[in-house]
Formats: sequence, C-alpha cells, structure tokens
Amino acid sequence: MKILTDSGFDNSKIVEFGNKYLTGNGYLGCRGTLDEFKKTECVGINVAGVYDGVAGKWRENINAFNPLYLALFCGESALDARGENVLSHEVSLDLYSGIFTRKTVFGVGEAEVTLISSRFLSSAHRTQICSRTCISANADLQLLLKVAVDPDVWELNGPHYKGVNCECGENFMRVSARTQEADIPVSVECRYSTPINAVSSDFSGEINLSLYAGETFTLDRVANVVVGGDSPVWQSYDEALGEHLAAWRAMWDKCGVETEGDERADFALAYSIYHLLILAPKGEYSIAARGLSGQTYKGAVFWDTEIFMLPFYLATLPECAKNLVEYRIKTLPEAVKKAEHYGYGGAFYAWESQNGADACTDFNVTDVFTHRPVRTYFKDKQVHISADVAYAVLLYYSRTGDDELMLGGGLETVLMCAEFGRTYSYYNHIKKRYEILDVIGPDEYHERVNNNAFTNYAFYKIATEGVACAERLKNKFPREYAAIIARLPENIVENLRGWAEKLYLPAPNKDGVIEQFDGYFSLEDISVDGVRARLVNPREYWGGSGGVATATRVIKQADVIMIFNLFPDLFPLGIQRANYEFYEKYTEHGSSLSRCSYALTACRTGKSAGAYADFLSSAEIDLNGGGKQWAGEVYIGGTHPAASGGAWLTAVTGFGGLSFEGSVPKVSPRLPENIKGMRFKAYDGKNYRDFSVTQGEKK
Ligand code: IFM
Repeated sequence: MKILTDSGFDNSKIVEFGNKYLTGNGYLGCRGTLDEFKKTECVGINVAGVYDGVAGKWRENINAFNPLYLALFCGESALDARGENVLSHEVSLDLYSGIFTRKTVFGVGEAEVTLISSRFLSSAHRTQICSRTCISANADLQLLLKVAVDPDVWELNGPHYKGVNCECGENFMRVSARTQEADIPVSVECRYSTPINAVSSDFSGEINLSLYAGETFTLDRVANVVVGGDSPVWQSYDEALGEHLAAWRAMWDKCGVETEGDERADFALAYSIYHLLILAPKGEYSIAARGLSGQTYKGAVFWDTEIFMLPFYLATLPECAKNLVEYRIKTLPEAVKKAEHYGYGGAFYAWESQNGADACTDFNVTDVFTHRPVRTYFKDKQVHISADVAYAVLLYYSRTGDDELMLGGGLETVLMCAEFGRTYSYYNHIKKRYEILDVIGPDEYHERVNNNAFTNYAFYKIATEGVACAERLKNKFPREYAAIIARLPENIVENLRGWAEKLYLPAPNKDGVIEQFDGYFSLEDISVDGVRARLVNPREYWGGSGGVATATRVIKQADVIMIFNLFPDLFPLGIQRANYEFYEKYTEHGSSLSRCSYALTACRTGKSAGAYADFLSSAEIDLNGGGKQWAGEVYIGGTHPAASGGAWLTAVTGFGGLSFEGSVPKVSPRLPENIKGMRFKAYDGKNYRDFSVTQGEKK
C-alpha cells in the first residue's frame, strides 16, 4: 500500500495540492481540489488533446465542466474546509488505485459531522468520473447538500465555450456547450444515486438530508465527460470501481519498481510512476508538458514526452509508447508544412505541439519590468525537436521491431526529420564541413547560437541510424520501401549519408569538455548564485536578449550532458565525467528536465551521491510543490511528468543499469548506498522480463 496524505487545511496550498493530488486516466485529469471548490480555487477537469483558441489569446487545451461540485450546509453555516468549524481535515491519494479521498470533520454546535468523499477517473472507461460521498454525524441533524455540474470553468485563456446549456432531472444534471473555435461538442452529465431538487437560479441540485445520529448517508455520482464522438459509459459506482481497480492492478503489475532499504526513495519513485500512469494515453494523442494538471504551457506536447517519458512506456506499457510515436507520425504533415514555411525541406516539428500545430508564439515571455512581450525564438530555432522525434521513432523500432509502424510512416518521419537538419545546415567552404547555425539547444537561456553540440550530435545520430534503418527495410521489404522513397525528396538517403559524414561534431577540448556552442567558453565565468544575485525581480526571465544569464556561462538546464544520456556509447566515461563536472556548476536547473538528466550521467560516471540527490529532487518535485512557477509574467506551474519520467529512468536505467542492445536487455547495477536492492519488470519487445539487482551484484 502506498498512500500519500496531508493533514490540516492550508489555504496557501490550494494550488500546490491541486497538482500534488492530481488524479487522471490518461484522457481526463482532475486537480486535487475539494468538492466545495470552484474556479477561484483552480478546479480543473482537464481534457487531453482537445484545444480551443479565443481571438487574441493563446490556444490551450480545454477544461471541462466540473461534475464533482458538492457543498454541505447546516442551517446558515457552510461546512467547508476553509471555514472555522473544521475540527480535522485530511486528504489522501492511493497511488496503487488512483483514488483521492478527503475526510473533514466539522463541529456543529455540540455535534460533529463527518464528510468523506472519494473519487477516481476510471481507468477502464476514459470518459468516466466517479465519486462516493459519505456523510455521518453523532447527533440528529438537518443538512442541505448542494450538487452541480459546475458550468463556471477555470481557464487561463478562455472563455472556451459558447451556448452553454444546463439541464437537470430528478437524478441527473447535464451541462453542454460547444468549443468556440472548432465547434466541438462537450457535454458533462452526472447521475446521482439520490434524487435531487433542481434549483435553476444557480444551476445546482439540492438534497435535504435528515441525518440521524450514527447513520451514514451515501451519495454516489457517476459522470461522463463526452467530447466530440466519445461514448459515455453508465455504470453503478461499484461496477465502475471494480473495473477501475482491475485496470490499475494490471498497470502496476507491469510498471512497479520495488526498492529495498530506502523508504523515501521507494515512495518518491512510486509517486513518479503514479504520475506516469495517470497520463498513459488512451488513444493516438500525446502527453502535454504539464500532463493533465491544467492549461499551463497551453496543454502542448514538447520534447519532454519523447526523451523523458517514452522510455518508461516502452519498457512497461508498449501500447502507450506506440500511441506516442503514432502521434508524431500522424502529425508529420504539419511538420513538413512548418519546415516549408521557414524555407527548409524535411520535417520541422512543432516546439509546442497541439495536434501538430505549433502553439509556441513569437512572444512566449512577458517582461516583468516593462510588461511588454519579449521576442523569443523557441518556435523558430529549437530545431533539435525534429532530431528528438526521430530518436523516439528509432528507439521504439529498435525495441519492438514493429515493421508495420516503420513502413506506415515511421521511416518517413525519421528521414524527413534528418532531411530538415540537412537543409537547415550550411556548408562552410573554408572548413569544409556542414554546420548547424542559429539554433537554440536544450539550454534556452542562450538563443540563436551556432553549432550547439547537442543539436549537431543528435542530427548526426538520427541521420546515420535513419540511413542504416532505410537500408535494412529496403532489403526486407523492397516493394513497400520503394513506395515510401518515391514520396520523399529525391536521393534523400544518399544525401543524408553524405551530409552526416561532413557534419561538424564539436570534439572535446584538452580537458575533455565539449563546448556547448561556438563561443560558449568565452562567456562570463560566473556562478549560478552570482547570476541569481543580479536579479532585480525574482520572476525575471534569465534568458532572451537581455536576461541575466545570456552573456554568461550559466545555463538553464542540462545540454551537453544530454548527448551522453541519449547516446551513451559515443564518448568514453572519462569524457562524460569531465563534462558533468564542468557544466553542473553552471546549471541553474531552471527546468524540471535538468536534475534527472544530470542524475543519469552521474550514474554512469560513478557519481553516486549526486545521482541520488538529483533523483530525489526529480521524483519529489510535485510532492514538494517544486519547479518554477513563473517565466517572466507567464504562469508555468502544474505537474512535471518529464521529471517523473526522468526519475523512473534514473532508477531503472541509472541505478538498476538496465540497457538494451536492440531488444536484448542487460543490467549493470549502480545502486546508491542506501538502496540495497531493486526489482522491476521491463518489456523487451516481445515479453516482460523480471530483473532483480542488489548492491554489487546483478541477476
Ligand atoms: O521542454 C521544456 C524545455 O526544455 C524547457 N522549458 C520547458 C519545456 C516544457 O517542459
């Protein structure tokens, strides 16, 4: 049993707990807020992959109407967790079943009223949200319960609905509307186990409750959030619970990692896995950078998914990994259009993908001093996204050998991503090499740099591996291969082969350090704290044209280090260590992707203490309300699934030392001191294999 709990109510933690106690089923997310909360408390029923834009504002994923609203009254007094009549309050989240429960005891005169409310988002039926509320008292009392499908939705860039319509019957309430932009129908219906009296003035339903001392009143609510062509599934609460629990058991059976000797690490890892499970996609859509915790980052999909989350799903829930890869294959046409728009060939994937369209704006940050938008170049210049996508397709293929996926768009995706890199690069006639100029690497504080090492190596690897993969498929499936190649730019494979041979790959210097980009070593040598001390406003943006870090060596997140994490065999461990030691001290870890990236390199290079500390800070980020909340004036809070994925990667591939040669697994454990042993399963492309490692030995 693994249960997260917090006792007592703290008003200042409402937003943090919304993230910490998030529940989800891969399609819907429900923030960890309380029954009586409304949009002012950031209640959110977040829907994956459905976007809406309102003129002049950012397009973002939608929040649906909240079917879980419930408020309790005794006479004039509201029995509300924020009130003064609270005797005790506790929230809990069962990590093994995804069930959130709140228990609040209220004092009403001499009497005590206990409200226990549990909920889950069905893992068996993606539209379903279920809740059971139990109310009891130690004296006879007359109570009033107000329930609603709350039509007043929390939105960052709304309003996203038009024609909101509320209907109510004796046992149900339904709110329906259409999204503003794409005119998608959204309807949320909740059915109640006890008849309600509709009150039209505030769209709520009332239940008058004569509660006798010692008795428990139970209200079950089963709701469906129906978007577009979704079909609702109506069941009793108990039936729904049974199917939900079976689905969670099946997931944990494949995904669980047991560690021995360190309860804190064990719990934090389970919590990270929990977050990945509530995001496991139930269709060909992908996972947003803030998961299903809200509309931050516009609900868009970044490289976070391919690089930090995909490995987890590939090793545990391969059908979800396939969904993620297919999402990118499906959105290839948008990436081709984006490349064309900028005058390049191949496929340039969206930096912030909303079903393939790039949600990243030209002005993604607002200056805290002038309140003016700042021109950022993430969308135009973070070209490594295409290499990341190709890397993910190749990784999926090497593990699963899924020829069908490769012939059905996978190969095309890889080659077109590489082709984009090729056409984006310049041939330097003096140095007789191709260079990739004017880019942003993973470290976003240094924009528009030349020859970012990560970008160059990543394109080199996906081009060479893409070409090798094309050759294999040509031999195995000559007819299908010929049809694919006929659709692609002429001589694409030959061109890529020649290009990769001449692509500039920055070599380590005499100290073994690879320069992050041309001229990086000449930047001001100052510590992270030194740069932080120069901040005038704590929310100031560190990068861009005038940021405090821009002219310095201080970087936002792991950059060169990512070369080793993706391609661990490219450089000897001595070089990896030298780069870790050099760059770690300049890294602000301003992105939640950073700590786990360092942890991974730390594991390989024997820096056990650093690996363990960075593992914990990744795994606990949403337990501790960590992560940056602001980029300039833009709110970026929410959950951090890439850090959860990175924590799993660190535990299983770092500490456990699991690696694959194609689909052949091996383990070379590097357990930190206080983790005595670890057991996990991993999918090798055909079967699940059991692994068990202990300090100093492998099995
Ligand atoms: O993808 C990341 C990026 O690397 C740093 N800024 C936040 C993005 C979303 O997590």
